[in-house]
Amino acid sequence: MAAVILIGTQWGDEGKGKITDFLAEKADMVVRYQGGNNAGHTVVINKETYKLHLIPSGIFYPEKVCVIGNGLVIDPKVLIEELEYLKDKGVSTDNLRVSGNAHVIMPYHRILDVLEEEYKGDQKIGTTKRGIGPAYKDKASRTGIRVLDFLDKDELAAKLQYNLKEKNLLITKVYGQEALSYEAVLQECLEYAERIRPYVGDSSLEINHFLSDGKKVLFEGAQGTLLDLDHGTYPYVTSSNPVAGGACIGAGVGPTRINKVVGVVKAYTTRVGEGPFPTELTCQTGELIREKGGEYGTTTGRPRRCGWLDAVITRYAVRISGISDFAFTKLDVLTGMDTLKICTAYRYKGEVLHDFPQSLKVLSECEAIYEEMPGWQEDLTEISEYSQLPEQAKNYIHRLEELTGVPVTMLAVGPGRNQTITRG
Ligand code: 2SA
Ligand code: GDP
Ligand code: MG
Repeated sequence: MAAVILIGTQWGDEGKGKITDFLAEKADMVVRYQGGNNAGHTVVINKETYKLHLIPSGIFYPEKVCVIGNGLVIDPKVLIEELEYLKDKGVSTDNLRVSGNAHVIMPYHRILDVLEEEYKGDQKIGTTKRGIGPAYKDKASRTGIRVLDFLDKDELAAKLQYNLKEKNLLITKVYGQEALSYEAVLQECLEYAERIRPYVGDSSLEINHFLSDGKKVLFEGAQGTLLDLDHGTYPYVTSSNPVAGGACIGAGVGPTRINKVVGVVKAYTTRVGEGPFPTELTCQTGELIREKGGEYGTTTGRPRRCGWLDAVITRYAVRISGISDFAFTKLDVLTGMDTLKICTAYRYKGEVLHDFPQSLKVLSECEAIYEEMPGWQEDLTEISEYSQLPEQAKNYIHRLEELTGVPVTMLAVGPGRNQTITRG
């Protein structure tokens, strides 16, 4: 399999970091293609937990090339901190590449993310406040600063001057806050530029060379299908395209090079931030899942909203991204529940909907239609073979396959690298 895209099928935090780390063993290169340090990908190796925000989850294999693609927005301060964090843990970052065409999150983007959310009041998105939306906004407005500009002192100075004039007007006149100093921001950026310069290059060229040489490339999505700017629960979405199509744009590869799309599905559903969530459990069961599953934001520490598995959503993810395989994660978290529920369709004003509705208004009025299944009591965390799983767990997996038409070829029964079962 030369080129595999791995995506989140729900609202993010499905365990993409863990599955990427697992699949990376057989890859030559791992590429992030969208988002920024709003992502929080957790990898557990030999009981040590690593949290990554920008650098691909393949970085723990020193010989693999890891790429931060053109589709990302990069906060240089965070990138430098992440490089130092990995260095402190003895992880080499020599094989990291950063696309010169990626956009830079500037200090004013972070400030505006906070101010815009406050201004929106009860219309707020619940962003991670990392400056993601404002940076992508500038990219679309064609005023953004790209990594290559950032490394060129004259280019940076000119672009910063233009941008800061506009942003300071917003910050002072609209939001009544103190203006940023041009000199201070420029100085900070120039220092950061020298730190990231050694990693910067034409990543699209390198990825395509890898593919032409028959090497294996894994594209690691961040966030999830329902947070996609085009296909998610707009406006309660992120500002990039986490779906499989986003990989081609955000890495600079053609769709004909892609062989396989793996969708990561968590055994239940979670969401961080605002917006409708048909299978949300606001009762004790939701709290139980949150505590057992450790469902707190990897970047912000925010408690995640928890709910039952929703097959309408996963079917939708299959449609949008052409998913060929599922990696089904966190099955172990459901141990001990007498009954599990899977949402098979939605009820909207007496009508049964099998397809995910286009309208957010409709979605927010949808009621989940559930099928109940018996749970299991056995601990799954030590299981290494599919055949050893309790029958009820197998039935749960099988039902997801039936409801979506996609085979589960990987299963996760714990956060550790070894707690992964392959099948078929
Ligand atoms: P943003 O900051 O503009 O991308 O926020 C827009 C929406 O996207 C959601 N979002 C996320 N949802 C789940 N997980 C994410 N990553 C972190 C994690 C989140 C955290 O791994 O836990 O620590 O809170 C992530 N990133 C963005 C966000 O909640 C908004 O709904
Ligand atoms: P990502 O954003 O999709 O990479 O997911 P996160 O890292 O934000 O959240 C997933 C969390 O679940 C992390 O703490 C992982 O270590 C953990 N995790 C992943 N797979 C499993 C699993 O199968 N079982 C358990 N118990 N935890 C898991
Ligand atoms: Mg996450």
